[in-house]
Order: sequence, then structure tokens, then C-alpha cells
Amino acid sequence: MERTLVIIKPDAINRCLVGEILRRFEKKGLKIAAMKMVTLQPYVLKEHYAEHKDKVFFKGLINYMTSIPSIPIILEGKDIVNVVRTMIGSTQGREAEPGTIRGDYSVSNQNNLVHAAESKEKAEEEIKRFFKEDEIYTYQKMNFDWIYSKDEKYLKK
Ligand code: 3AN
Repeated sequence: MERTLVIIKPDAINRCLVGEILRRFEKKGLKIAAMKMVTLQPYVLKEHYAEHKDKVFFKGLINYMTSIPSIPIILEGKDIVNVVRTMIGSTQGREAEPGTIRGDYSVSNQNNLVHAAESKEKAEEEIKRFFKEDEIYTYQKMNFDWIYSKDEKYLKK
């Protein structure tokens, strides 16, 4: 089953939106394979956001992301990278579609509540960045038989 890396960011914690964000992922039928609370270290974030290192907002982004703890999560499901990217909405909260997490709760381009990996390759890279192997759980989810159809269950993707 495909996996993705999500981070519930410091602004979501300060704004009491952790439960709401998790609720959306759970109600959609996505499986939580790992989750923890951690204050992210600047060196980890500099690597994670390396593509933005020359942008004017880089320093502010690192400061915001290290200000208080975050909640990295691994979610599992079919086509999960696309499913979760659709659920979080576009980067700029003011332009994100209503119905998405950012569209409903963010009006900022930096404080946009949640990160989600943008491709399958990045997801696997980011999972290794934020989790050790023994922090990731394999288990049979009780409602699995009702979340996917019989045909879909046996598809590898
Ligand atoms: P996304 O998180 O939607 O994949 P990226 O990868 O372009 O967006 O940006 C990473 C993070 O950098 C964003 N989630 C946001 O917190 C911050 N960011 C992006 N663009 C800006 C900007 N113009 N000003 C301030 N912060 C930004």
C-alpha cells in the first residue's frame, strides 16, 4: 500500500486544529501507520525545505517550523499521495479551495497548517527523514474491508 508523509505544523497545534485535521484523514478512510510529536531540528528542516533555501521566506519558514513541536504522521492508502495533496489544498491559504484543510482554515501562505509530500518518491524520502523503522507500525485495520472494494484490496498500488 502506498504511503505518504504529513506534518501537522506548529500553527495547527497553536490553533487547536490537530483533532480536526486528524478527523478528516480518519473519516476519509486513511490508515495511520506512524505518528509522534517532536520539535523539529533546524538541520532537518533545512534539508526538508532545501528547494526553498534561496527564497526570502526561508529563514522565517525555519523559525516558524522550529518554534514549538510539530506532529509528523505517516498515512497509508491507495494513491495516498494524491489523495492527501487534494485534501490539504494549495499552498496559499487565501486561494485554497473551500473544503480543503487550507481552504477552510488558513489565510496565509506560510502558516498553512499542514505539509504533505508531493510525490511518491518524495514521500519515501521524507518518511526516512522523519521516522525510524521501529516507529512505523504494520497492522490490520478493522474497517479495511469496508473502505476499499474487494477488487481494489488486491491491487498492489
Ligand atoms: P507546499 O507545502 O504546498 O508543498 P511549498 O513546498 O511550495 O508548498 O512550500 C513549503 C512551505 O513553505 C509552505 N508549506 C509554506 O509554509 C512555506 N511557503 C511557501 N511559499 C511561501 C511564501 N511565498 N511565503 C512564505 N512562506 C511560504
